[in-house]
Amino acid sequence: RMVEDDLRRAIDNDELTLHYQPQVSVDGSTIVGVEALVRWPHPVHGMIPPSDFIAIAEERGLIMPLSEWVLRRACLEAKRWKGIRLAVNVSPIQFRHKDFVANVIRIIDETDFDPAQLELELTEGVLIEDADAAEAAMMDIRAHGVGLALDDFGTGYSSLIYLRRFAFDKIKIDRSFLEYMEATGESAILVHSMAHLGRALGLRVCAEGVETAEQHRFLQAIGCHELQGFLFSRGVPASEIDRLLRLDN
Ligand code: G
Ligand code: G
Ligand code: MN
Ligand code: NA
Repeated sequence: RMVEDDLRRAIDNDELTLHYQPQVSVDGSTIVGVEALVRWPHPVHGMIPPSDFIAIAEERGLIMPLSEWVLRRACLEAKRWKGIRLAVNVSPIQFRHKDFVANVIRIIDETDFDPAQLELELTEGVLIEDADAAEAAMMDIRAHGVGLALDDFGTGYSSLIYLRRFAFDKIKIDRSFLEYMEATGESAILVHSMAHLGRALGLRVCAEGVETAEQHRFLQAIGCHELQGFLFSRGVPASEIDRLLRLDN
């Protein structure tokens, strides 16, 4: 109850903040996108990670206002990063809301954001419950020019069927596969297979959680298109992205 009131107040008073994690070209030379990651700098409890409050927002009916705050703020901040894609995470409960697509389009219009610059990251969770409704919402989103990425790829249990049925532009290979990749040959085989599968289906392939130069070399050799991970950058405030892009150019 108290957390709920706190969170509601934080959303209403703009007390949440967004960090942005760069997504780089596979040679590591160029920032091609950023993923928006919400943070809650709490006056008493310190920085609260999204894993601690997204679930609360979902349970207490706050996920729509929270998500709308995230998307609006992200569009407003990312507008100045011309030619850089903005990736925004979508929670399954948010995605299933009947007004989801209309809200996204309204916020894009209100912020004068280029829909082609926006990419929504969905997880398999959004597809499970009502596949027909999910398919319709995805077609609608794509008809407006917004891109769709399948986040945490490889961790669900029906990924391959989903790739055939649903209109994604990109898969993001989950970072759990990279974690022990050097230690066990099997993870490397799985990552290689996922990258090959994605490419063969005409999808962009992004690998997440890249932390070492060895991982980078491997992911480049197997034909990933984009990389994201602490090797390149953590999530950083918008002002830091400004700085990185100036250095880039
Ligand atoms: O940044 P961090 O590693 O703490 O993120 C943890 C999780 O929170 C990730 O799974 C990420 O997708 C999720 N997350 C971050 N920002 C948002 C957001 O704005 N909306 C939703 N639904 N999830 C988010
Ligand atoms: O579920 P999702 O893919 O949206 O989660 C994104 C989360 O992954 C972010 O919270 C981000 O902090 C985390 N992340 C990104 N790159 C790395 C990395 O290289 N190592 C680790 N451990 N976490 C990462
Ligand atoms: Mn994500
Ligand atoms: Na992920």
